[in-house]
Amino acid sequence: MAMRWVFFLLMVPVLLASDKVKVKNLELKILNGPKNGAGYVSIYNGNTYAITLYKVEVTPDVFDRVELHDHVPRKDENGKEYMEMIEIPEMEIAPGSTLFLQRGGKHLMLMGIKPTLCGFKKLRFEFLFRAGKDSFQQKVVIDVPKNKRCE
Ligand SMILES: [Cu+2]
Repeated sequence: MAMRWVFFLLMVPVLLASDKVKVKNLELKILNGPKNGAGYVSIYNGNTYAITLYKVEVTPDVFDRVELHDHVPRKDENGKEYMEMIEIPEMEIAPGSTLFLQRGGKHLMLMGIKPTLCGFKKLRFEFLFRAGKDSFQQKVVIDVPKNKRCE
């Protein structure tokens, strides 16, 4: 009995971290022509501590890789402001807040769309998070969006 309780207590932090994270409204932008696509999603962190999204994996393997991207303001030599898209290693989500991945802001970049994409109806996205020393993941299954490149 005592051992059981030890096991239970050890498991709790990981389960809670995952249970209180909601990955919602995943939307893929895949156009006919561009090599890369984009992914938009909202991630709510209901935990009392920050979590970090550090990787996204897609099965089946229809993209070369998925990168985490952000837009940052830059100035050109004439002082004119513009936004540049950059890869970032991770995205932190503060406790009790929602991170919105959206057009013009942070987003998922679907690098190198493979022709095999058109052979699948559904994709499984795995969002990998860290919370302190724990890590956990959330799965989202989404339909391959209708797009001209698959016609
Ligand atoms: Cu991008």
